Amino acid sequence: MRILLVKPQTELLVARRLQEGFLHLEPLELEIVAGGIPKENDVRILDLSVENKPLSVFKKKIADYKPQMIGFSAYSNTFHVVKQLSLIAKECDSAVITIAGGIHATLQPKDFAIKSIDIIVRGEGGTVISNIIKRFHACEELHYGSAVLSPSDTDFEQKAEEETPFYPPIEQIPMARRDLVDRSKYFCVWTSSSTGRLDTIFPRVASMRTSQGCPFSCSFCVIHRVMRKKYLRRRPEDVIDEIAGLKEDYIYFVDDEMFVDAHRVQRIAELLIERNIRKKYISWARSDTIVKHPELFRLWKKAGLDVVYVGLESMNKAALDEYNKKIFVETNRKAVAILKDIDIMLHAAFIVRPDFSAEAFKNLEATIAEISPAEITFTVLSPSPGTQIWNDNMNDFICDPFKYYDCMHTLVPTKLTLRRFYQHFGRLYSLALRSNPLRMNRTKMPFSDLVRAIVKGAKYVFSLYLIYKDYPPTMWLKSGAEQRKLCETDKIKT
Ligand code: B12
Ligand code: SF4
Repeated sequence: MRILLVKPQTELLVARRLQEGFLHLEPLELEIVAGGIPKENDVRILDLSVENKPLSVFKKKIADYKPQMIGFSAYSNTFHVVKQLSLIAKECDSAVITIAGGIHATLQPKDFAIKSIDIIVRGEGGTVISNIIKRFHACEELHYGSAVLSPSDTDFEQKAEEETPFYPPIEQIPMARRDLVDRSKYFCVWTSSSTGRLDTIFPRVASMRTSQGCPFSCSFCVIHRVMRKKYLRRRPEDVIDEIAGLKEDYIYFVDDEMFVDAHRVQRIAELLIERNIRKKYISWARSDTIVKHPELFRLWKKAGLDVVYVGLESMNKAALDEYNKKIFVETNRKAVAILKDIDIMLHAAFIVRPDFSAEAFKNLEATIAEISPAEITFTVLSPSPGTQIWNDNMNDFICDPFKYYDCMHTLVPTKLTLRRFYQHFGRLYSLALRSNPLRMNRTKMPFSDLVRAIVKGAKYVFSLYLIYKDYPPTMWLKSGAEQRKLCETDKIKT
């Protein structure tokens, strides 16, 4: 059987500029699904997010490869692209079987209840896909169990509402088929150097997952909804074997919260050191974990951990409480100090709220000065389906809450006019870029990388200042409820 797995393209300019300039990771989700496909089948991965003309590339691939089954993955910001692609696929060949999987299918399967999607997979796909294919060969119904749904099912609505997504024991998840993608396309900007010199700041990067899920319940995050609070951890030995087998020397851990189980991650670091595996790593971690286990991070520094992404979110107690972070402002400050002391580069992620006043933006500017040098990024608080803030805001959207869900476009009214909001937002990024570690630490790097970083950085910041132009012009100089009055989202299906 010929199977094509497709990662949809992101359509918003800001998201594309992020991918072109700073960070573009491989489609690990599809590589894992491909890993579960029995060997006698032929499988290809088409990552449309690396293509300049994704639609024509997609059509050509269908014409040349003639897939019998197409599996799409989607986050909430790309599910409408998957709808469009599945329609094209069916127009090219009405017999092709189309499958939708990934975060959005898991969260909101009903959104894929359209004629051009045959099956919806909720939860882990690498284990499920082999069953689907076996059933295909045995001419059995392809949708089965609680997590593989078909919109044509009579009880689809009820199943989509009631059934829980499927997660097998983590050791059953197949190994990623990394050979199916052009690995030269994936990179991540690297800003940490203990010698003051970097051969490149855009190294090729591999993604890896050592655990899945998170026991916390931050109000803006979908993970506890997607995984139903499960936290699945891989054995340290399995993690080490996978790392040792990776061609790339730079690794981005895509775990939701890798460091939750300190004992497990300590063992991973020890094994990396014992086996003399010399690679560089980026990971996410909560500030309270860093404060609780500074020695663990010291050990990881020895093992190669260069950068830690920390969702500091805010330096304001009320906001942290509202996000249900279960973290104090002081804990955030301590975590920043610990990482500095250990010489691990901090990547701090902050949330900008749509109700920010000019003063709130100024406070965040002061925070940039306080914590730099560090990589610092900002996202606009955006309701995602499956979260409490979605329920709280679902009658207030000022634009399509899926198409614009990139955590850069505000989905709900801003207190300032849209134009002023994005002037402030763009300025935050300008300041953050100026205080970036490469500049502040005067890191030596190839001249071509320096030029590339400046050009891409400028283009990115420029596109942020101009985000307000993606809304109707009548809205640009309006604030609050007036934006809501002008929008045409009442008909949006939520
Ligand atoms: C790494 C990461 C990124 C990377 C990019 C990753 C990439 N390759 O594109 C970066 C840092 C750039 C990023 C950016 C963003 N991200 Co992000 N990111 C993640 C993170 C932490 C891990 C993703 C990952 O690689 N997972 C590992 C893979 C293997 O797991 P998986 O995707 O779940 O796939 C499994 C199943 O879903 C299923 N499956 C998936 N696809 C398919 C397809 C088929 C056919 C089948 C059968 C099954 C199947 O099987 C897979 C294998 O087990 C997730 C959290 C998470 N747990 O997903 C957030 C997450 C996906 N990101 C999120 C968001 C909001 C964003 C941003 C929009 C905003 C932001 N945070 O900056 C941007 C947008 C970027 C863009 N280009 O669109 C949200 C999405 C929420 C939603 N409703 O869609 C998440 C869930 C975080 C969260 N806590 O809420 N992100
Ligand atoms: S700690 Fe991170 S992954 Fe866990 S719920 Fe909060 S934001 Fe989501």
